[in-house]
Amino acid sequence: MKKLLTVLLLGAIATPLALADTPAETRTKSFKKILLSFEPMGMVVRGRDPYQKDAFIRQADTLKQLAAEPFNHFPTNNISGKSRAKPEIWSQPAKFQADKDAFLKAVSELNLAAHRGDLAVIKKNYGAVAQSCKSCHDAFRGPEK
Ligand code: ASC
Repeated sequence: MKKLLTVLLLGAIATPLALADTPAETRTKSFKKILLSFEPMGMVVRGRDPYQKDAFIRQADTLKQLAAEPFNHFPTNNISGKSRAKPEIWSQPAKFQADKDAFLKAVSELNLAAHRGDLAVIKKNYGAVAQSCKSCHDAFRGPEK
């Protein structure tokens, strides 16, 4: 009986640990969540979907709300798990921080443009966000594994 209780107790402790996401999985999900607002905005910017000011503002607000979150999941010197994160993230922390700041600034500027409702400015600022994604990926994201 005691043994059974021990087994049950260990199972109760171990199961949530086994189901929990690794930091790599958490941040991948977090970056993918960002795309759920960024991609629909891209469709508008590329003229594939109509520009509707209120809907676009909601996307830009969601993007701004979520943009910083993935960066909470790059624990120091933890490159375990399935991840494209390059070791340079940890060996060049100042550059990584600068790229993160550039992304967050571009996201804020896109948000301001969305609220102003000038599509020409929106297009320019959307391009700046995409460029900030790309420059960080170029420096800090490795190939698909
Ligand atoms: C996206 C996406 C990226 C960036 C980058 C921009 O929509 O998933 O990683 O834009 O491709 O160049």
